[in-house]
Amino acid sequence: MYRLYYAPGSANLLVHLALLEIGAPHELKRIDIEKGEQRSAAYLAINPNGVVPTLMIDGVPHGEAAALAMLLAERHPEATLAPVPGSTERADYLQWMLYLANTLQPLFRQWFYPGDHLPEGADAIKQAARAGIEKCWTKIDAHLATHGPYLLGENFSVVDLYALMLMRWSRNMPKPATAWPQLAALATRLKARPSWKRVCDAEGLIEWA
Ligand SMILES: N[C@@H](CCC(=O)N[C@@H](CS)C(=O)NCC(=O)O)C(=O)O
Repeated sequence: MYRLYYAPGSANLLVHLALLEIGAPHELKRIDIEKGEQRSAAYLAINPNGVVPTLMIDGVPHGEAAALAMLLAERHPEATLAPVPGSTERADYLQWMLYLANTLQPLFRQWFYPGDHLPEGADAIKQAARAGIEKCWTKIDAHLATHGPYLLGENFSVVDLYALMLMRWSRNMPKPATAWPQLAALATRLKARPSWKRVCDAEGLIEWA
């Protein structure tokens, strides 16, 4: 049994979508990050970084959204959320997961929490993060134009769920991901999947255009 500690729309979204795509039974436990519940002693005991998500697997806590998504894909190969080890698509899968985790997601952390890095330089950090995020969208959009319709080509995968979460995070930015045509098409395609409506209902998320 899985238990996902989440805050609506946060980095848990990727893990939650993966659980729904897999059809894995799971419980949800909401963490109020506005109230700082992620820094409570009880939560730090299961996630020493004080962030969501945490996924409890058979009573053992695990963290890091991208790692959790990859772990779920590995634990449930029947859901075909990732190319199998040894396949030709596997290298692309690893490359894109790590690109999103190492390059794009940290820029969002800088955009949303600029004061964490350098309180007196928050504006400059936000502008640099914005430029970096837009550069990533341009790169991914160009990749989709030649290698789409999904990040890994013909086959939907957990990489697309990751991109969907990050695209949603950009919705209130000066230039959201959906300003790029291939990304907009990908978002529309992914939001048509039943997992999207279910995740929005479960986390109480407002749709975005
Ligand atoms: N690298 C972590 C980052 C998680 C993260 O930044 N979560 C944010 C919400 S999206 C959070 O918990 N923020 C509350 C805080 O930092 O106090 C992951 O991918 O799991």
